[in-house]
Amino acid sequence: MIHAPEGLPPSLAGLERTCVFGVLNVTPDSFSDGGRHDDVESAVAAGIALRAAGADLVDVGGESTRPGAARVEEDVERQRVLPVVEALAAADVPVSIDTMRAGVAADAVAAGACLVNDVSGGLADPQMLAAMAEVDVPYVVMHWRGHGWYMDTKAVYRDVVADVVAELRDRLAACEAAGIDPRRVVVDPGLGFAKRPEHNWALLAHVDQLSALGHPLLVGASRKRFLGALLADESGPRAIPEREAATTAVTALLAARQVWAVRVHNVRDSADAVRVAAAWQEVDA
Ligand code: PMM
Repeated sequence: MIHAPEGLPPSLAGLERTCVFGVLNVTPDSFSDGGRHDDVESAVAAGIALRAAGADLVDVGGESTRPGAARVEEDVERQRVLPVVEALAAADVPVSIDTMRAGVAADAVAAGACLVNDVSGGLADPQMLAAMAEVDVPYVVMHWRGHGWYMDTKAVYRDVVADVVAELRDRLAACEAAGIDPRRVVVDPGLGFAKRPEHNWALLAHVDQLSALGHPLLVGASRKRFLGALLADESGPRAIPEREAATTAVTALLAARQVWAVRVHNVRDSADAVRVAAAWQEVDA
C-alpha cells in the first residue's frame, strides 16, 4: 500500500500508485531547466504540457537550489512564482510550491497551491513551521544542511542513512511541536543536498529505513549529479539531458518500493515506469 499524506485534493488522494511531480523551475539558473521559462505565459504553457505528459502535480519553484546557487530576494521569488501558481490552479492543474520561505508558501497556498515543498525542512525560515500549522495542505520536509553555496562542505556523515533518519526525526518533532498535523507531513532524503554520490546511493538502497519513519516519502533523483557520475566516461560526467534513462530506472525501483512520490523533469517516462510497477504489483496483490 502506498502511504499518501492527508490534505491532498481528491484527484491525488485516490491514486493507488506512486505520484509523479513534474518540475517547473521559473528561474534563470536551475541546473537542468533554468532559463527556459522566464515569462509567465511560457511557464504556464510548460506546466500545462507537464500535466498533459502525465504529471500528477506540477512543482513550481522560483529559487534555484543547485550547488553554489546564491539566494534570490523574496520579492523576486514571489513575482516569479505566484502568477504561475495562480494560472495553473485556474487551469485545474494541481500545483505545489517549491520554496523555503513562509511568506511565499502561504501566498502560494492562497493562490491555489495544494502542497508546500520545502527543501530546507523548515530550517531556512524560522516562520515556516508556524505558517504550515495554519494551512491544511501537505508539507514536504526535506533533509537539508544548508544553502547551495556551502552545502557541499556539509556532506560528512558517520552513517549517512542513520544520520539522515535522525535529522529528519528531529524535523518531524519540530513540525509536531509547531502544531502541524503529522498526517500531512511528507519526508524526503534530499538527494544531492549535502550528499556525495555514495550518500545518495546508500539512501536509495535503504529507502525502507526512510519509510520506517512512518511518513509518505518523496524522492527527487531526476538528472542529478550522482547519475551523471555513474554514467561518466572518459569525456567526463554524462551530460544533464542524457540522464533520462537512469532517472526512469530510479523511478521504477522507487515505485516498486511503494514510495509515495517522485519529482522529475521528464514526466512521461517516469509516469510510464510508475504504471509498470503498479501493474506488476497488482498481480502480486
Ligand atoms: N531537488 C531540487 C529542487 N527541489 N524538492 C524536493 N522535495 N526534493 C528534491 O530532491 C529537490 C527539490 C533540485 O532539483 P532542480 O534544480 O531540478 O529543481
